[in-house]
Amino acid sequence: MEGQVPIKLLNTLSKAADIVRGHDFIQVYSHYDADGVSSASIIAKTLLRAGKEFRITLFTTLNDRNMDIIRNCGAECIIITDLGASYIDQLDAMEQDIVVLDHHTIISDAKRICYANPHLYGIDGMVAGCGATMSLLFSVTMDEKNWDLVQVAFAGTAGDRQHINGLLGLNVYLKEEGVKRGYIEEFPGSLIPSGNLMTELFLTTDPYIRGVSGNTEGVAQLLKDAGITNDKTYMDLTEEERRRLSSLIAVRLTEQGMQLSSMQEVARNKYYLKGMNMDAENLSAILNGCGRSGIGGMGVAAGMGDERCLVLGAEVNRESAVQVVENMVALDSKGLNQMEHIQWFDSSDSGFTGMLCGIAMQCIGDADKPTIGVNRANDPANLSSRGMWGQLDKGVDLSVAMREVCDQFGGAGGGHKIAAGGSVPAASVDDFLKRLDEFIGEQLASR
Ligand SMILES: [Mn+2]
Repeated sequence: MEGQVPIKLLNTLSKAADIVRGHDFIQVYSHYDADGVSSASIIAKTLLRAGKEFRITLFTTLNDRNMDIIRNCGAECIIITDLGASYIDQLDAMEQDIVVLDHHTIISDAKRICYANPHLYGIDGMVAGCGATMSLLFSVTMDEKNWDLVQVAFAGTAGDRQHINGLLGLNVYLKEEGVKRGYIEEFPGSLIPSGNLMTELFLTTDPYIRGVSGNTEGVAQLLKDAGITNDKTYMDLTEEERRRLSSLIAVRLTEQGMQLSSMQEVARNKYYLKGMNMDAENLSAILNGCGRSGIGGMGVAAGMGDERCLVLGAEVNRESAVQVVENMVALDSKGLNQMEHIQWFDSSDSGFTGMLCGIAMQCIGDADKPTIGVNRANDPANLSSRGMWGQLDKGVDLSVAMREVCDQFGGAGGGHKIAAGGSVPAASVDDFLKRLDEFIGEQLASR
């Protein structure tokens, strides 16, 4: 790893490895999303191979309540992955041996505990190294035989969308080693989904193709137009068939208003996990589905390579994919409600507001207006917002907008410039939307 990984990180990792080797039992905490579950799986496999006993707990977020759980867990050695950056000072003040492998925005460095985070070495943890990247680097520091787990690390990278516009930083190093050691194969991306075309085109929401996604007859017609029989998988297609099918899809996407930049993101490179018969995004979806369905343990087992959990996890994921595409078809037929500077939809009858919001923004929305998803199933109502890079260039900052406007209605909001969430009392949603519309207008005008 010398020369490829910052010296300071190498030192932290080898100190962390020494500390973990000195314990028989380790308590592991991680995040419940794809990156967090990947990280937990990598650490679990590493500890298992090192003959350690361990227990894993997944958190939806790290907050004061969960910090109390960590403080009182009774273990002498604790590993925290894909979480921890925001509580590093409190963790540093604890008495246990603690290893934190995170990539979120740093507040400060640790003085006593072992803290690895790309931001500490001038590497952007938002795009160039995720929780699973740091976990894998720790794992191979424990034992170089653990390089096979680079496959699981790539599910984490895909989960945090760090591969969308090409790999960067530490992820490039992982890919090079993964390819060299025969665990990963890089493929150019495509607008065509991988796997059986009848099934996958029906389920696709990345991209959502109007009249094809969620529409069996539409899928059959598209394949017929491309001169492809119904039984084919992506891998079966000739170069000529691939070109025909992807041009037809591109025409559809253009007609429904999708931007070229969004299509390029869809056609990102894929990372095939050799011997697993899937790519990194497929594994990521399985782990994410388990984590978010409250069966994170099954997700961790799947990440550790348990065949049965992989199959069950894929089923769970498929069920939610069917629901998402059905919800998306319903939303598309209703259309987005247009205001002057924003567009919005109500998805109170669906648990996928955030996902629908992202798909709608990229695939069917007006590319100039941020998209807001409203879920009034509970009080306070849940809100999601998604923008486009082009909107950010014009002055839109959803992190600020959601924080300030939610706050005006007695709610709370925040996140990233391009994607933020929040909540406000259900009764004030209509006024909230009006105020948010004005607020985005003010952001655009101040540029
Ligand atoms: Mn992460």
